[in-house]
Amino acid sequence: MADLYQPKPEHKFTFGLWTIGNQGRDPFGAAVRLPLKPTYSVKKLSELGAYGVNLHDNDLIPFDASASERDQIVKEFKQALNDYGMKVPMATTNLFYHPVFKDGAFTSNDPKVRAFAIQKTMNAIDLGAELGATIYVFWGGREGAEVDAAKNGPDTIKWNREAMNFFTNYVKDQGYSMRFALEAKPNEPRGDLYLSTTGHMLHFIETLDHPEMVGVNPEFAHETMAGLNFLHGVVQAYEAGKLFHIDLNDQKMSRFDQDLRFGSENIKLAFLLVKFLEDTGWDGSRHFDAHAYRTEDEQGVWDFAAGCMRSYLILKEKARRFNEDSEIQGMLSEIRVRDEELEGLMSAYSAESAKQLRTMDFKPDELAKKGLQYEKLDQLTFEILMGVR
Ligand code: GCO
Ligand code: MN
Ligand code: MN
Repeated sequence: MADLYQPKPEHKFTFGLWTIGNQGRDPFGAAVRLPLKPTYSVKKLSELGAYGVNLHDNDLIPFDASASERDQIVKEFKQALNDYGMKVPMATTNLFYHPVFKDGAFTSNDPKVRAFAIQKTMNAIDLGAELGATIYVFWGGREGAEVDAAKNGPDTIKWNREAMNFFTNYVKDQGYSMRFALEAKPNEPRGDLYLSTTGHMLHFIETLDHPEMVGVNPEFAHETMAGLNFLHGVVQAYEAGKLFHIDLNDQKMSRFDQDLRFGSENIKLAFLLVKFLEDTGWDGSRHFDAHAYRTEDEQGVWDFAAGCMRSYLILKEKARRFNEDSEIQGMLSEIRVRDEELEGLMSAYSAESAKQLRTMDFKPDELAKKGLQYEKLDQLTFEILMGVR
């Protein structure tokens, strides 16, 4: 029997160069792993069955590289992509590492810093386009504050909006086929980050010049850090036609950004997420924004990468079992009650529907007596996940 859990390019698994390239630095300790050459990461990930790699400008091109160095690096990288049949579906800008961004990029109080951030991002968008990326992510790592008194709050929103408008117009002008995905995070590295959840982003997008070009990139860890249910954020983005990209990883609630291997912590939620993505047929990359534990050597990094993809495929197979389980499906059709007449009345207001609803007797005490069988449903879900069904 073919291995159901063997990743293949058709599964569209991607990793950031920064994820497998993470050297295990943390605020308390130095790097524990050597840097990986991007061309080597492309080779290794293709051998593991990934579809592509995503990158920040500076994951590939050093901050201070000359134009000719840049061109040489890009040439070699494109050759590796070609040799190993790997894609770059998404690109982004590093607007957080260099000290110039210590108080933000698009929301720095200094117009020169903001202008530099725009210049850097235009160059990075060009790089993304050259590598074939059709999704461009914006994660405002330094767009936030420790001292709220320092900035006029509405300005930070206005500057962010102006930057997004600048870039959508830039992309149109260049004729690139590229859409933007905004990634929210509640805190870290700043004490508080602006536009801190996917919900904040969804509203912000509607205030832009070209909202149709802009969606979200929700991350499992970030919504969890904010104490939120990641699935709910993803569902809302999807329903609004705004799920342009997704950052898969895992996270314990109320901790620092752990970037754990997908599926390693919140198994049930990861299952429901995979089930949602697969049931809806969402066609974006299954992108992992996570990294190996600091305890690992290079082999541990590849174990981590293989583990993310394999766990996704295991959960996908569990979703198939869930969908084909006649007891579960029977329960669901009872639980998800349908009533065409009532649903028709509620679906659109009219004076007539208001009048009809007012006259109906719903017998709330009777309705309230019904048990909903959620204990059993949840137990059966657990049993699917544990492999006993
Ligand atoms: C983080 C973020 C980043 C972004 C990346 C791409 O917490 O560090 O998740 O990994 O996803 O910068 O935009
Ligand atoms: Mn993150
Ligand atoms: Mn991320």
